[in-house]
Amino acid sequence: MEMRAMDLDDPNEGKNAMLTYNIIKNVRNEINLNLFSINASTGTIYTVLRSLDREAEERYLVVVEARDGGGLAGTGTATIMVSDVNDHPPVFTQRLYTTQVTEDLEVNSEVLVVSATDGDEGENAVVTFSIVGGDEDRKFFVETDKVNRRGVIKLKKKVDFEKPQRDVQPDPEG
Ligand SMILES: [Ca+2]
Ligand SMILES: [Ca+2]
Ligand SMILES: [Ca+2]
Repeated sequence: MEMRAMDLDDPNEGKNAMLTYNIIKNVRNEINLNLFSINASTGTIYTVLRSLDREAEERYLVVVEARDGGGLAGTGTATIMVSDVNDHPPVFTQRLYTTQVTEDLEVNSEVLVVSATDGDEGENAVVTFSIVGGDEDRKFFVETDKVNRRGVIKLKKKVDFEKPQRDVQPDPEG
């Protein structure tokens, strides 16, 4: 993030055109350290701490002063937007979901809806659901509802009460 100020004096004409930058209103963190610093001669603003957290604060305002060699100064406000990185995995809203279906349930019927949250934004918060285990007979499939971050589990094959799907059990042939 850089700020530039213009001095209309001829830049080659001595000290009146030499600008010095200074932050006059900084942002402090919870232990009272300044978050930003500025290069006095170039006006480039740097983050002092290693990283900013968009989930905590996504926008900062910093007031900068530019002063010429003759002592005249002007101020400007720099808006610093923190862009998102994907540092939050999706989290299911429940650890365990339970449902019951009757064996006459038609194929393609909805069995169960699961949902998740994601602390990021944009693409980094798009959640896709898939079945990764426990369905050896492939009786189910899941459709992702991206708008609501929901996974809709549906029936792919008829279930038979007299021949229930094995739960996740050791494969007898394995
Ligand atoms: Ca973060
Ligand atoms: Ca994420
Ligand atoms: Ca993030």
